[in-house]
Amino acid sequence: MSRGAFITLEGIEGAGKSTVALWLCTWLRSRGLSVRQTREPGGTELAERVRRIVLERGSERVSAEAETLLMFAARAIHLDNLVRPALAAGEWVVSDRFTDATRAYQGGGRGVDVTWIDALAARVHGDLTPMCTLLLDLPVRLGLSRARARRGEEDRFEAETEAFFERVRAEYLALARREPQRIRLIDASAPVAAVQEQVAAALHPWLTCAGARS
Ligand code: Z5A
Repeated sequence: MSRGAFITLEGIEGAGKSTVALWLCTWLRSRGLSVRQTREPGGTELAERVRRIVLERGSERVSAEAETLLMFAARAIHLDNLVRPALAAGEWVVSDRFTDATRAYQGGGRGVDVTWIDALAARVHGDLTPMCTLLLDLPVRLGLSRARARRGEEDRFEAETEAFFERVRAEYLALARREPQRIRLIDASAPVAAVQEQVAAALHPWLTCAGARS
């Protein structure tokens, strides 16, 4: 049995994370790996309920701090009930978003103190960092136009301004500069096949280590 590995996908809205996640899981399975596809906020029945709370546009105010705590509450549930057990069983876990999203959206986008976010991260998953994070980067206008072409009713994030998503993107890029070994930048403005090629190349060293089929 291969050792488990934790891969996360990040990016602004419409970057193509869901599209990549689906392809990536199939591609990894075709290499003989056991793979779990999941997402944040959510991933388990209870964490998906927290997701609905945090995304819905209700009449009550949800402060940036409350939003941050809800993200970490969902994350703690997700980690205990899905991510850690799957990794312990030797599975590869592919998560559509993780704590970098909190740094980018709540930190960069909403101005929440990043040292507080880091303290919450240390408390909730100090011992667990993704092996590799694929940051799907593209201009905000392109991401929003892709997302808007496909969208139903807007959630609390989808209703945000272009300036908000520019701050989120800038924070993601700053994170990638800080941790270039873990966070691999993918040009998500490219066609789907070219994005898949970049993802495969970024993961190649880890697949070789895991002894996966080529
Ligand atoms: N959030 C947060 O604030 N803090 C946190 O800690 C966490 C999350 C964990 C829900 O996340 C919200 O939660 C999110 C941040 C916040 N809000 N926003 N924005 P989500 O990941 O579930 O929601 P999302 O970012 O809105 O996902 P999305 O819109 O589904 O985006 P995507 O997964 O990156 O895109 P996609 O569905 O794969 O692609 C979008 C469209 O583009 C679709 O029609 C595709 O067919 C098309 N596409 C995809 N790739 C391509 C390429 N390469 N070329 C052309 N067209 C493409």
